Amino acid sequence: ASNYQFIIKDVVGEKKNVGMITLNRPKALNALNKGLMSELGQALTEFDADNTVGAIVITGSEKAFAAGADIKEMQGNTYSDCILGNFLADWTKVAQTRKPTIAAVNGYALGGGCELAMMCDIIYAGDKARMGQPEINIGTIPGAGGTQRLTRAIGKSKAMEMCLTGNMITAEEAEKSGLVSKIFPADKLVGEAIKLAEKISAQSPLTVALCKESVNVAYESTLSEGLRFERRYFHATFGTKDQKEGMLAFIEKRAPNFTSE
Ligand code: CO8
Repeated sequence: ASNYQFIIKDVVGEKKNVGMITLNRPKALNALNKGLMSELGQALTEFDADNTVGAIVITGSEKAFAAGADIKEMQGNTYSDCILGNFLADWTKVAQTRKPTIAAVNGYALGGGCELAMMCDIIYAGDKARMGQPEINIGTIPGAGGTQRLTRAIGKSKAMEMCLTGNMITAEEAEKSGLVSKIFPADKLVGEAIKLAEKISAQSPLTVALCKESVNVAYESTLSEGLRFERRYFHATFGTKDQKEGMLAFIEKRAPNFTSE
């Protein structure tokens, strides 16, 4: 029900409060071309603005989440094209999405595909998932967080090994190293990701926004800056009705009724 060519955008969940984006270039294993990334950015912007949506799931197919940036499209790029065209700039939108994003990764998540998953807030993987940064094999390096977010997620030694060899890791290895939070049978994965998104959507959107922003500060600042930021946001929740209601509901042994005020 939309004019998207490379993705499918939908609203799912029992209460229709989960935004769902399915990458849909099956013949190219969801290689991330300009058109796809611009549609993805557009869909995320729409979900961010949609009050009925509390969290967003991004997935691909069972064979591939995404096999990377589109090699055929970028092969001829010159240095000048990359600089003057600000190549990959529109990718930033994914990490800047304000609502929680969950990547449900089945099959290959390679290069830009792995980077796209890492731009999401939470990664769930199917048991056959393979993640990697194979750019080194084609004469380039990761360009959308593969040397940065991966290193922060799994540490220097493992990230170095993956980026310098292009070797893929399995879902089990990804879970053990903290890159993904849970693994499910491939056919159960998307359902489980939607359940997680529904659980987040049931929380106060106001408090969720403060919480997501605070966790992200841990990624981008020193510990003392991050702790200060967190403390101030924590204090700020006491200015909300949702804090009063949440704690009162606890005391009265009932479910809270959040209003984002
Ligand atoms: N770009 C363009 N087309 C692709 C890509 C890709 N990344 N990956 C697969 N395809 C295409 C193939 O060319 C093939 O098309 P055709 O049928 O027309 O020949 C089709 O998808 C099916 O692929 P295969 O036949 O290769 O399928 P296999 O099951 O044999 O292999 C693999 C699957 C192992 C995933 C293999 O396709 C592969 O190695 N793909 C490339 C993986 C890769 O190197 N990714 C990194 C790309 S570089 C990158 O992401 C840089 C990131 C920079 C920042 C973000 C950029 C936007």
